[in-house]
Amino acid sequence: MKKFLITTAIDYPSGKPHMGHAYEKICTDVIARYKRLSGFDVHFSTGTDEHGMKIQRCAEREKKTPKEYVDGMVEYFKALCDALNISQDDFIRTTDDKHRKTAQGIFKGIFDKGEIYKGSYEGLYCVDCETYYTEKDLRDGKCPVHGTAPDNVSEESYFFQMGKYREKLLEHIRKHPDFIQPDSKRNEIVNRLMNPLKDLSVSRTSFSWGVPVPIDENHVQYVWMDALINYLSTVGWPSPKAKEFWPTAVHIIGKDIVWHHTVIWGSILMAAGIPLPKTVYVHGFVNIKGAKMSKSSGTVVDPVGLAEKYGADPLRYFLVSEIPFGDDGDFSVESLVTRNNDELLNNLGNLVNRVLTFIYNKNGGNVTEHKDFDSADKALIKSMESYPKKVAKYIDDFNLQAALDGIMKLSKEGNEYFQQKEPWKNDYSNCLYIGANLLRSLAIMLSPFIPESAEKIWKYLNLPGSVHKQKWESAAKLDVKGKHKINKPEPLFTRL
Ligand code: ME8
Repeated sequence: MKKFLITTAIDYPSGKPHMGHAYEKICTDVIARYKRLSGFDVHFSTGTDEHGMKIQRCAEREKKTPKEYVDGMVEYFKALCDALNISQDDFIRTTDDKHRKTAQGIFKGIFDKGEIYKGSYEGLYCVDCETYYTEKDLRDGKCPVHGTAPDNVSEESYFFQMGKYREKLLEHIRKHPDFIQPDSKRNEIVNRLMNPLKDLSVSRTSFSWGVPVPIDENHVQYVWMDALINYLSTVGWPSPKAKEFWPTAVHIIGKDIVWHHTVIWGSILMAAGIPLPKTVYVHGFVNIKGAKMSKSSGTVVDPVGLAEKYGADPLRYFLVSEIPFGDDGDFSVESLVTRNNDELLNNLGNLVNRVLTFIYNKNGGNVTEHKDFDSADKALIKSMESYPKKVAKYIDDFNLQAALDGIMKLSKEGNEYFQQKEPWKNDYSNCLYIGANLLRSLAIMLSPFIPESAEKIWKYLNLPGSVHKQKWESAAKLDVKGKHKINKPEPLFTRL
């Protein structure tokens, strides 16, 4: 079976999960679910990035050991996955034993190749980013991401000879246009790589909360030299299984950590003699009223609370349809409610309800047998047959918004067809037969986006098994036969 590895970033459990975390997990989940339906053996990982100075400080503030602190916090991130119906195959924590072994193995492998040397580090460090900056990177002397003054640090450190990979990275990017997407992000990295690349400090001595450096117990691995390796440990690197999955890897990450995932990660892998991931796909930020979410301005929205209040599917639907994948977008409860009412309820919910209720009430719950198709029947069948391929292409190109929009257009076509056929006045055989088949097709294509509602449609249709175990291409088929008995339908969505 063809393999497919897809990963989200691993989140800092230094606070509760926010909308950005939810957004990344939902979009990645859509792709993972779609790939499973398309016949791939999928490994989908998400998790938490639990080491480093930032976490150690959070634990100290709460008078806990770092491990007690992260053990408590990680539950919020697991609860987020549950609340949003994320279908991860692994929730990886950087405090897992299996991860520590892989992270140390990679460090040691690179050290043994002579790519790591001991030196001393002096410079500026933003603890919130866990990232070193030069004066030039700062904005008014402050971290460009957090707007806080970086720490001046000076300590003995191991260095990885990242500098020598500049040209190799540029060559890799040039030869593999799929490596960094979208194009704008690739161009940004290529531009930054026009400047000399410095070696990277990959160990710390000023705190102890980290993976011990395998060749020197006084040091812990730099948190990015630890966290990035989660993508290998999640598949059990260096096992044979991991080697099958690895070359297919797609990393879904936000726009603030592109450098880490392309330049730092790319050069570490090159030094270790491991192929680079196939794609790093960069999404934008979820903002609140055009501005960055922040605790101080009180604009941090709790995604678990939202999913509980409005339902996971309306939230998933809203985020994917509202924000072009790759760009920034805005979250607001008002827009979520509007999309739920206008699109899920009035378009999809209406179609499901009218087709199924008609079958249930007017035809004893049995799907009708079709007669000769007229031109309206033929037009809708043609759409049903062509949409799965079209939508698949959008998802393969990471255009999740266009994919979902396409499926909803097909639903709208279904409503127009029903309206035009007036089954309450005319012979309804073809209308109900095609209607039931259209719902089946929509359920399959919608299952990656709104998994709970898609499964409900499947159950109302009384089809065998689960919608999540179907084949994507079968959405193009008319598999519901005449006389098939459906279950009593219930409204799919509620007006918010
Ligand atoms: O960066 N909108 O963790 P993190 C959309 N531990 N995405 C957002 C966002 C927003 N407002 N804010 C953050 C880290 N993200 C590291 C990653 S991976 C080896 C280590 C995204 O908790 C962010 O871009 O700060 C990242 O992809 C993910 O959420 C985790 O962010």
